[in-house]
Amino acid sequence: MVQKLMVVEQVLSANDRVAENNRQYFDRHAVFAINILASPGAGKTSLIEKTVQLLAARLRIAVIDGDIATSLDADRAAAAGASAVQINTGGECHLDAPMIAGALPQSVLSASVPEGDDKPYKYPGTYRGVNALVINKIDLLPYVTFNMDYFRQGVEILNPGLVTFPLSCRTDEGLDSWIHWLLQATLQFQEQSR
Ligand SMILES: Nc1nc2c(ncn2[C@@H]2O[C@H](COP(=O)(O)OP(=O)(O)O)[C@@H](O)[C@H]2O)c(=O)[nH]1
Ligand SMILES: [Mg+2]
Repeated sequence: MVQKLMVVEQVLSANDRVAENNRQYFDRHAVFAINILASPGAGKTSLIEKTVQLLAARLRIAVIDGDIATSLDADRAAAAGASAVQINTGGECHLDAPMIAGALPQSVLSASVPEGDDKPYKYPGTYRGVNALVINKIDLLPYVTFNMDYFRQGVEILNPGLVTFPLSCRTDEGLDSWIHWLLQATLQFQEQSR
């Protein structure tokens, strides 16, 4: 039992060390890095595609895609105009991707309308820790039972004042606000890093 605890501690501190190295590397090169997390199918890759297409003329964008096996999503990001690399986690081992994720200062959660409006209440920890929230697939609001007020109330309790972007990667509605926020945050970060 004691031995098992020691092993866990060593793995975690190795993670922390690598994450700290990554953080320093990003800072040194004035790279504004964000972590986008969402459940499978919420639209992460669609959001990345749209973001890269709309910002590629203004920013140099790189995507690190953590996936279980394929490079399909990294290929989509590359086709949209980003430099993209794939980390295949091989199923069980989630070591490399979280080591990078842990080094990223901004965390963006993407929820989506078909997941349902109860998700902030069911997964409070996820909503507490993020710096921005995308609510994707708003084009589906007429077809899905999703009470936006109820959803937002849940978010507000967990993460007061969280900046939120309801949008659709299908119709492009709301994408302009997200792009504006991301561009401003990037420029502000780069200004501070000088
Ligand atoms: N109706 C609708 N479908 C979307 C939207 N964004 C993504 N999708 C679809 O949702 C599915 C999953 O998207 P994907 O970006 O691969 O999700 P990921 O697994 O989070 O990377 C795909 O079939 C997309 O075409 C949206 O805004 N509206
Ligand atoms: Mg994807």
